[in-house]
Amino acid sequence: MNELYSFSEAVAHALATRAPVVALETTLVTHGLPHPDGIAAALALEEEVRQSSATPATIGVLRGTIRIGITREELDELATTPGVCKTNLSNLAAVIASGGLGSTTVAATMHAAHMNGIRVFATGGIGGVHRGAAESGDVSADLTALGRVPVAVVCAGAKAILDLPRTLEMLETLGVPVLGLETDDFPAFYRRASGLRVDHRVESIAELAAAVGAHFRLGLGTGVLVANPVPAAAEMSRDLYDRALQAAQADMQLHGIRGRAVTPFLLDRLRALTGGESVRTNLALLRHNARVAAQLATELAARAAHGNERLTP
Ligand code: PSU
Ligand code: MN
Repeated sequence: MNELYSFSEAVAHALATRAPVVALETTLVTHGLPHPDGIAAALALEEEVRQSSATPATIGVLRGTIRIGITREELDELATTPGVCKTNLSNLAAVIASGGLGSTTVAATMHAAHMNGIRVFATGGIGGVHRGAAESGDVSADLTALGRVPVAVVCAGAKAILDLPRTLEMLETLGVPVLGLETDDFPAFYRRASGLRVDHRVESIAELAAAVGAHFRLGLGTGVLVANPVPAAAEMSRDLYDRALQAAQADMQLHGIRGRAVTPFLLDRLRALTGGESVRTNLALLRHNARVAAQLATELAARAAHGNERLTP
């Protein structure tokens, strides 16, 4: 039987020396972006993390093992093999047992990161409560994981394909603080603001690290959401955003898309409807999140090393 986890040399070394590490997911590669944009995004995120003096740990399932720090070859394999399974908390075990290939969602990546001592994770946008969830019951396992796994997730909010007010309500119910980095407004992924408020605004990485550190020391056992709006230069125009969102939603109903296929379908429709602008915005916000996550991981590691901040109760 395989070991459940295996590590790249760089990640193993960083973890052993308590150097800052940032977890990265792979569902955005296999299901979130069209090929080869997914590969380009994954490499760009790793580069951003390295440039901010932290170690990237891109996570995926290969041959029955959760790889923490996949190689370039493994990234290509995940991105180019048809039918790679999108894994969340409910199907992760089955994909491992089958020995096949799996990309990890926010939920699965958070779990793998936490089990291996990684505190900070960068992604684009989290899953949440879908519109029409009252009928479909479709609520992302990302929320389950945030309510159960003490990892800080840096994101540009949740995609507006979701029901954002209900997503925020659920985060509050689960005990997940939503910290806005230089914003009072919960970001809407392609747009900087949703009109909904975050729990608490922080002005700097130092303030962010203090709040995240305090949350972990409380021992609540839940995650933290760091809301980092897309840079203004890459924000999608309001008009395009509204039109594309409506049309994508209508297409989804027309095609009767359900379950795990919903998020990838909507992302692909948005790409087509915006002439690729959604992908450009997605790449810009991903890079920004990777940078902030690396800075946060660095600050948390420095605080722990100086003994003035434990990360556990
Ligand atoms: N948001 C994006 N791109 C993505 C995803 C979210 O902008 O690719 C992926 C993430 O991996 C997230 C998952 O965890 O979609 C959520 O899927 P679902 O709604 O089926 O839980
Ligand atoms: Mn779902």
